[in-house]
Amino acid sequence: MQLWNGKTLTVILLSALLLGVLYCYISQSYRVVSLGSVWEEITADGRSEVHIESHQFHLVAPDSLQYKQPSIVSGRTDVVTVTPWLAPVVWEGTFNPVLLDSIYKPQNISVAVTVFAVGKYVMFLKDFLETAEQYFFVGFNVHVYVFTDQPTKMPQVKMGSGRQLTVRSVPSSKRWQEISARRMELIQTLIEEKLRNRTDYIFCLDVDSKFHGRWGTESLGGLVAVIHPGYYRDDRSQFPYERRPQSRAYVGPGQGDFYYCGGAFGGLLQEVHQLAKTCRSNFEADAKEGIEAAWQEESHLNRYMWINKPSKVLSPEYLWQDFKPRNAEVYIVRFSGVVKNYAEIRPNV
Ligand code: 5GW
Ligand code: MN
Repeated sequence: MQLWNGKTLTVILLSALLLGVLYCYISQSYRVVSLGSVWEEITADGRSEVHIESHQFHLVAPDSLQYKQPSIVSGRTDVVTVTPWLAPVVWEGTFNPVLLDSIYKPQNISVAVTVFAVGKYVMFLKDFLETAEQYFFVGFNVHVYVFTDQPTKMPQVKMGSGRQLTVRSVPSSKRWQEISARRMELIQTLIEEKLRNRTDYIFCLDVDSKFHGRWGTESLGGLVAVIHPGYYRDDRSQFPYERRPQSRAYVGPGQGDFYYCGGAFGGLLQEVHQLAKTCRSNFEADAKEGIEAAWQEESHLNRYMWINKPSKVLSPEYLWQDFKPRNAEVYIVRFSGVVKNYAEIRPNV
């Protein structure tokens, strides 16, 4: 007896094909939804139009603004301003801050910042918060989330209009590796519990640092990474990536683009959520097997950014180190790590 006649087979094959097409269609529309909101409008003549509202793709400038004519034949020649995957690399002189602000201002964007201050690191909060008031997204909606084990030691900082500060308690920790490990988890849950549908962009920053110059709308993007100031002139074989293949942070010889900072990253909420979730789960899976990556979450972040290319790359202007003399191509230091007395601030391991 023949179990599958020609007709049945055709019906099964066609159904499978239909399901496949349907699946592709649905997953495609979910991708679009995750980048902004989508709505359908029926026009006067009965046609259906789909509108995608996204902060990323539609940049509207006011027609009243006067600004310097852009050029594609003159500009900075001492640095590279675009990656091989065509993401901008932000250096002073490559953008017009007034133009950018006037594009993003009418969008009424909101920017969240996370910063961790556990143990002795609470001493860095005052300068961090005060300088953020002077330089970080001035004139925009900014909400700073401080995670600390000593909420009573919070400095009094006067926040400007449209700017907010929220303190979240976290348990203290004796092992610094634990503080480091939990950052991604706390970022992930903050996004899930508090920020979803309320915030557009998020930046996650080290507290042992200060702002010295503008950090604003030029830094906005889907996934945003900052180039580490210590390695950007070096060959990638010198980068301190995790080099053991057993680790989920592994980046092999001849692999990797840049060495990025663990002390500053950000972007659209959903992009940073994906990053935090992935780095956390890789970190925890490694830990279960007794592996700790060379530079903890910085190593996992570097692996993530190699696979998931950042759509905007910030030059080392966006995270310098105070002990490093300024290199010639760095016209302005915007954010910089302070010099720490390690013996004084770090818990005993
Ligand atoms: C303590 C000892 C070793 C490493 C990290 C810590 C530590 C980090 C801590 O005790 N408390 C704390 O809040 N942190 C948070 O992790 C701070 O936000 C800090 O900026 C961030 C990264 O640690 P850093 O700044 O010491 O790492 P590097 O690579 O910038 O020196
Ligand atoms: Mn730091």
